[in-house]
Amino acid sequence: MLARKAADVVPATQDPTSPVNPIAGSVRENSRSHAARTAPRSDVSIQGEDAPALAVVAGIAASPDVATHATTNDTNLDPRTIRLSSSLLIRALKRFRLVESFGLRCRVNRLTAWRCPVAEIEVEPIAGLLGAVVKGLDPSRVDAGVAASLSQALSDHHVLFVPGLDPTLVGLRDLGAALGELDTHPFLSPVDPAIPEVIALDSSDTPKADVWHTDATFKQHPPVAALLHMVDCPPFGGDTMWINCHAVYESLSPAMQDFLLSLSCIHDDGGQGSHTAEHPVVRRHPQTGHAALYVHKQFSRRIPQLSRPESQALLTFLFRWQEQVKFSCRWRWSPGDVALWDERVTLHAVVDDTDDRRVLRRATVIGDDPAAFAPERVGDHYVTSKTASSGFYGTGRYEF
Ligand SMILES: O=C(O)CCC(=O)C(=O)O
Ligand SMILES: [Fe+2]
Repeated sequence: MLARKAADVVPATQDPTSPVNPIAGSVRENSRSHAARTAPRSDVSIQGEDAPALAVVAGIAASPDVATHATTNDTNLDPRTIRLSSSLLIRALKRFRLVESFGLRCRVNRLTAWRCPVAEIEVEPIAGLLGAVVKGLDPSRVDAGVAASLSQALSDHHVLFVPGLDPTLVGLRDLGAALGELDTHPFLSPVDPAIPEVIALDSSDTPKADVWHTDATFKQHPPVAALLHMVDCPPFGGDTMWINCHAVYESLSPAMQDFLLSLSCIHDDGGQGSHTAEHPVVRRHPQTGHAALYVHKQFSRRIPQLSRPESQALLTFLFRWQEQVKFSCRWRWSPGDVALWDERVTLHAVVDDTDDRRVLRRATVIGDDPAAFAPERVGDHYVTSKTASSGFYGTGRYEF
């Protein structure tokens, strides 16, 4: 089973010769002390043959030509060096996953690591396989260092809880934006139309999300991460639970793990709209490279490499297997709490044990195409004549 590392400390400074990693934050585990330090702000530079492309990806320049041209104005610099102010670095960091997935070759100078603000957050696990409480987070100071620290903590723990943070709408939006570009929701309304990224979830008019799921997998680009801010909740009941889908996959036999690599699954939104998407059954986390089972009861419908009864039997097994309590953590909410989680490698569900009102705000980080753990292994769809008489489900006809 894939257990979390007990203590992961991201150094505040990076080896200047290391590959691209401008991470400036630091994460302290299980420690009582915390501090936020601010080093002097400064320009930073990114060097390398793909630096102009990085500037484009980071939204700093419109095209590689423009970026290259911009840098050549400074005669002291290598023509392929881009100088960024600290605020531009923050934008670059937000897109950093994109940069990695493009496979760009460039190096962010050491200067970047120690001249941008450094934030130290404290992280305390709350369960064996996922979930940690974050302390020392100041919502008004979510800079590049904090964003990097949170990303690291999210990679390690998959779901983070910040008790009593109680951010404003803008604060929640900015905390979410530190993790990536924010989306709007296909069905749910924003709290304030001026801030469309933050939607309202009120149990008085929103169905309870009490089926294990991860959000919007019926979309081609399902969310990467989500944030919830509890505004009002009963004193007990209505907890939310999360499941570690890495651990679920790792718990299966090697033969089953191997078989699942060859499968995809069709997801749909159950008739709310016409959304449908096909994703790998086992996806690779783009940062950690670990495998996670990527099906769930709410939107995963059909495995097209199998006949319908085979698909139904396998999905039924996987849904039951993944919903075991041992893979989960549980959060008992108080007003003001914030939870943020990696949607790619977790499931979540509300415990439906109260009818008391729960009022939440939510922000969602846009996703990309879920990558298969072993793309070369995913098989073709199984095509066969539509129907066959069978005793498989008793008498009558069943579509094979
Ligand atoms: O209400 C909750 O605790 C969770 C709701 C949910 O499923 C979501 O925000 O994606
Ligand atoms: Fe959800």
